[in-house]
Amino acid sequence: MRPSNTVALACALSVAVVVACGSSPAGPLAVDATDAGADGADSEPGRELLGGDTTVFNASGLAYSFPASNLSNALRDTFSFGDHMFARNWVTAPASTEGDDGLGPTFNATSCSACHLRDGRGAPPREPGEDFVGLLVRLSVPGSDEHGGPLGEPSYGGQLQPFSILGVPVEGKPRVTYSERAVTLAGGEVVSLRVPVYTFDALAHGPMAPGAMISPRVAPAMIGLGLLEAIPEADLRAMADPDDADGDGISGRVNEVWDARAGRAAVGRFGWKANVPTIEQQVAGAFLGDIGITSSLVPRENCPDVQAECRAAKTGGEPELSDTKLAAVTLYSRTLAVPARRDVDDPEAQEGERTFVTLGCAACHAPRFVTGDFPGIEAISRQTIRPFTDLLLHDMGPDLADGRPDYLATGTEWRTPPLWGIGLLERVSKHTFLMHDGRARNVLEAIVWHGGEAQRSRDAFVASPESSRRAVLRFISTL
Ligand code: HEC
Ligand code: HEC
Ligand SMILES: [Ca+2]
Ligand SMILES: [Ca+2]
Ligand SMILES: [Ca+2]
Repeated sequence: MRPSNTVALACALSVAVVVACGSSPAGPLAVDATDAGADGADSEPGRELLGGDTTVFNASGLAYSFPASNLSNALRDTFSFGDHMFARNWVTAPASTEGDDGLGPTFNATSCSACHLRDGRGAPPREPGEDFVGLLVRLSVPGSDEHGGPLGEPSYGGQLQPFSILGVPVEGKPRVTYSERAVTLAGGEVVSLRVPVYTFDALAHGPMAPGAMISPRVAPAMIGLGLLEAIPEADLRAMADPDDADGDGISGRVNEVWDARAGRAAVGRFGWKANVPTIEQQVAGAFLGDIGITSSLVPRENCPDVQAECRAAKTGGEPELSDTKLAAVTLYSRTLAVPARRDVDDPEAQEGERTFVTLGCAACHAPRFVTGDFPGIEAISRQTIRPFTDLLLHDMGPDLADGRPDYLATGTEWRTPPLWGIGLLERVSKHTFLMHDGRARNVLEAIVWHGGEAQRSRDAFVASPESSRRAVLRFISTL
């Protein structure tokens, strides 16, 4: 599946020949014919179907919110109920309506959709001093828990909750400020990168423990997640090259995390560090961590020992979320459709797709997988998908590092994010903030931020002529 990008990079690095390399039908590029045509562009019929048969043809502001096109009628009711639970606001216990309460005691938001608005992506605060909503801060101290996961900060736990119910103190308020750093691209175009600095105001339980580590992360888009869960584990392991045996400078690694439902270690797929194995666990974790709603999978309220008011607060039931609701939101999160590509025949987009391959982008942003059988959801089973991710961890260099390990992920590693749907982000989420903490204001800045294993690829992009760079951006805008 993996394009041989030793050759690709050698080709791309001599800027003048990028296009010649990419467009030569019998050129030196050894690109697997199942991923892409001999010239590096995907010419397979159906290449606009990024999510296989789940794909929806819609490019509106609601493009991320449709059920998989092929979802059975039997599951559509559950999807709708899950949709409702995803959007509803939780309230403080006790409330008059049973089953709708249990918010907090501390929380980041009162609904899933507050962060994943229109099933889209969260944004960092627009103004200094504004509250964090779609951006949350994970916390830990050195060491690991009994399953190899991060060890929560003793007074604040694994995540900072900047909101709370009446009578319970908020944990604190995260703040971010940015400084600008200019980078000049070939031909003179200047890109300014925003370098973030994070601080905390009003920490209610004293300073964090010595050595405390933070990881700010924005809410990703919700599309195609079940398809990513249905990629056979063996295919992800086959993409991994932990010791860089093929010498291309890229050494994707699988994260191994704890599967709470199965009670065993499993491949991590979700979250910015592939720190969660299944959508169900991510959903249950979000209910508790982000909203304060307990479930059978995560039954204890999120109140570290020192937080007395939090521990004394009323709960909305034990657990607060029924298994039926957990299952519905899980099904919903697994079956949101991926929107179709647009303008696949546009010549500039096709040139950009070839350049994306020759620059080595596709080595991590893997263009194609076939999903396996997913028990209970036929719609996402055996689908040919084009997610543009390998779901693997890559060292992205010191500038992007959060310095906070997460299971096997080191402080410099991040999971390759999927690029499907990215061209519709602005329409859906009304912003174009990218990367794990939303520091990049657009796709161009996101590319220039790449370092570590992606340094060669990023440098080749920066050294490419403006027309080639524009073609890559055009290609990405069709996804
Ligand atoms: C405070 C903002 C916030 C709220 C509220 C929130 N999320 Fe998220 N969501 C995030 C962030 C941040 C991540 C990435 C987490 C990480 O990297 O560890 C995420 C990741 C996810 C993912 C995995 C996506 C991926 O590509 O890996 C799913 C599924 C998800 N959330 C579902 C939900 C559900 C369901 C709810 C409501 C119960 C919810 N979220 C509430 C911020 C939020
Ligand atoms: C070594 C693997 C690797 C290579 C090579 C690579 N990327 Fe990435 N890419 C990543 C990772 C990991 C991230 C997320 C980093 C973060 O959030 O800090 C990312 C993020 C992105 C994003 C932002 C996505 C989002 O959801 O925020 C875009 C756009 C992108 N890459 C495009 C490219 C292009 C274009 C190239 C080639 C010039 C490229 N990448 C090469 C691994 C890679
Ligand atoms: Ca609660
Ligand atoms: Ca906390
Ligand atoms: Ca390699």
